Amino acid sequence: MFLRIDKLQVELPRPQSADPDAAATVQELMGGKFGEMSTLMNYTYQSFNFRNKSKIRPYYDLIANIAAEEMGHIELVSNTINLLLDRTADDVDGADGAAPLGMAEGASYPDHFLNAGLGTMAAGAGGAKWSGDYVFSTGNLKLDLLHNFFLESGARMGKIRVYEATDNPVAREMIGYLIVRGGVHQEAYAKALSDLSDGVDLTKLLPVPEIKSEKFPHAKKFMDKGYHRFLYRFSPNDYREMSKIWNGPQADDGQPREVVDDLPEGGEVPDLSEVSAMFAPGVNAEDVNELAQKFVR
Ligand code: MN3
Repeated sequence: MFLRIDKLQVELPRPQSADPDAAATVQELMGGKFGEMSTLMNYTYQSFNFRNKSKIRPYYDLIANIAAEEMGHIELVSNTINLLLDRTADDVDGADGAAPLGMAEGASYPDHFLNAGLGTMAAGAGGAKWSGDYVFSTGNLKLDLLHNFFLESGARMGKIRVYEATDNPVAREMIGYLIVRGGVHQEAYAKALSDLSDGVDLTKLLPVPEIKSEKFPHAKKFMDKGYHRFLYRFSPNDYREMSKIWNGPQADDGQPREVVDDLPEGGEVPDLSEVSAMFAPGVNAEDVNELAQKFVR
């Protein structure tokens, strides 16, 4: 079962202005083939389908625990997209007779305006919806781990490209954090495979380690806090055995890998104000006041 904490894994800055083009690009990190919905659902299904847990518990713990962290990653990407879309309506609404929903015309991602009420879609940047076809869960541990290493490598490529595609500070803050956390997951799956395969070092296989996380200033600052070494245990009591895999020197700087029995510092979940042109949330002011009074009683 799952416990939910109403915080983001990291604090997001509030944008100075709307940036719907950045929001459109960031969608790829949500529902693209290598996006966070894919990492979340791959590890979730693999953990459900895992056999012989009692005998190879550390591998189960690793996959199940990373799945929980990924839930917080889709939350972070979505809140980033929503912050980037915020005030898009206010920018044009009613000014010089502009159509209230005029911003949807010619927008790089019309679904944000027409279907999601300035919110996130479960889709990639090209508009294709996220698909269960992106989930690979064979029940074969080595094959699934190899896939996860590949998936994190593709996800890292996607993050780096989106980072380089936008200079939006909100997007870059989120991506900097996820570059570091995805790096941990990529390395953890490589280590898990190495332990299963007489020490074969998979990090030598793909060019990904050549692009160091510290190259990206927004990632570097999280590395300075040690986030590239930590595997957070997202459970009050469980998933302890992943420390049998996540140990030894971290790939970037040789500092020790560490399982942290605590949650990330975290940040506030943004509360975005209503957008009347969108009828979102679509509860009128009198009803809101009436409800607010009822909730106080
Ligand atoms: Mn992730």
